[in-house]
Amino acid sequence: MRLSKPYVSKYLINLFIHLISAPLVYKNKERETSSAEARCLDTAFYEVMASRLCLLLLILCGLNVAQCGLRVYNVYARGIRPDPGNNNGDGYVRMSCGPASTTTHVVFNTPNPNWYEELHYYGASPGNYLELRVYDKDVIFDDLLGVCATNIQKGTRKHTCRLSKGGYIYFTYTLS
Ligand SMILES: [Ca+2]
Ligand SMILES: [Ca+2]
Repeated sequence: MRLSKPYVSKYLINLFIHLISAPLVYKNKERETSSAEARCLDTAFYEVMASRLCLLLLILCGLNVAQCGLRVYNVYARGIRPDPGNNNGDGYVRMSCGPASTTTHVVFNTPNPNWYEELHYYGASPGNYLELRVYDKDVIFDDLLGVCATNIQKGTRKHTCRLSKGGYIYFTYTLS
């Protein structure tokens, strides 16, 4: 089930208006009726509310399915060169896509770090810009070793980039 976001937003707004206005309609009718009729109206009111809440949940489920899920994983680098004459870097990666971002832990003293952290972004769309920035951790200023970026597409794809300071970064992403 796929629904366009403007359609879903408009439908949800209308649904909320109905949910809010329903009690007022029934309460106004209650004033004009006897207590027995009022009890019937109360029962009808709760039935209507329950059915509308079920419908609201179904719409929210549909909205969730309509969004794409991005997962970036299996991130590692080989042969990073953090400093002249020093091939053992202390690498970490900042991954970002739209408002989602995460920073991996630092893998100390190796030119071939592996990172287990993943980036997840449930509002992703094909064509979104995904960027991975590789750094070498230092005492004062960390070195930027290179940037790897791509416009994501549907499916699972492996990606490799040559880093500007030397070495390569590898990662896999899945956009569902
Ligand atoms: Ca450095
Ligand atoms: Ca370092």
